Amino acid sequence: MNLSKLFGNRQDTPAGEQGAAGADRLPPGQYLTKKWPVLSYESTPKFDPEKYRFKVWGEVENPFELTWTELLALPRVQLTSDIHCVTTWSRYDNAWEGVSLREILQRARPTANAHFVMEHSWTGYTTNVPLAAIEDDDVIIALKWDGKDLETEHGGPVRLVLPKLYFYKSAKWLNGLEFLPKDRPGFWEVRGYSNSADPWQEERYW
Ligand SMILES: Nc1nc2c(c(=O)[nH]1)N[C@H]1C(S)=C(S)[C@@H](COP(=O)(O)O)O[C@H]1N2
Ligand SMILES: [Mo]
Repeated sequence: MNLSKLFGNRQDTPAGEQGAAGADRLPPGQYLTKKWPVLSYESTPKFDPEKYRFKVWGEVENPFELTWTELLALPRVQLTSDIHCVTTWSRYDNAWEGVSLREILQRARPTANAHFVMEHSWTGYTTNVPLAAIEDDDVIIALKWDGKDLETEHGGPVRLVLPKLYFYKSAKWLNGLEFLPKDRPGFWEVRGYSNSADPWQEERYW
């Protein structure tokens, strides 16, 4: 599959032009962009706040479901992180606002058998991550970017952001987290993308 065709042309900005600490901040093989490209396999879905449910299930002591209003009422955090896409663009300093994954984990209480998490989108997109990757302060269920409601193409009104891994490990249009005893590959992971997706190790494809 030719991913650059699928995802359109990139707009390069040489790393030096951004003046940021290039070498230790930009993972190997990545280039910086100030634009925020849209990468979606599916077409941008509709969102119905009445029907929306955020579900947490599987290997947790307290499976639960939240309505849109309930999700919006959870405590919010603000944090800034870098995006690294497997197709080689990176974007620094994305200011997010949303619900910390810590908040969800506290409520759900993963069992001793929980070792992996499947992120679910209402479109059917999925992506799998180790529980350890999601148990971190920088993981957020994002509702805002740059002070504004997250744009629909970027997963608005609700997406996951897990900055330590390539961005396909951050599901747009998030509506559930499934805690798993064993790993199971998600949408791109069955199509040749690396299961582990560490940008610093350049774990892109298998
Ligand atoms: N539901 C859904 N989530 C997704 C994707 C997708 O196609 N569908 N693409 C992934 C990939 S490959 C990337 S790089 C990022 C892109 O997010 P962006 O379009 O906001 O840049 O979303 C990830 N999450
Ligand atoms: Mo990607």
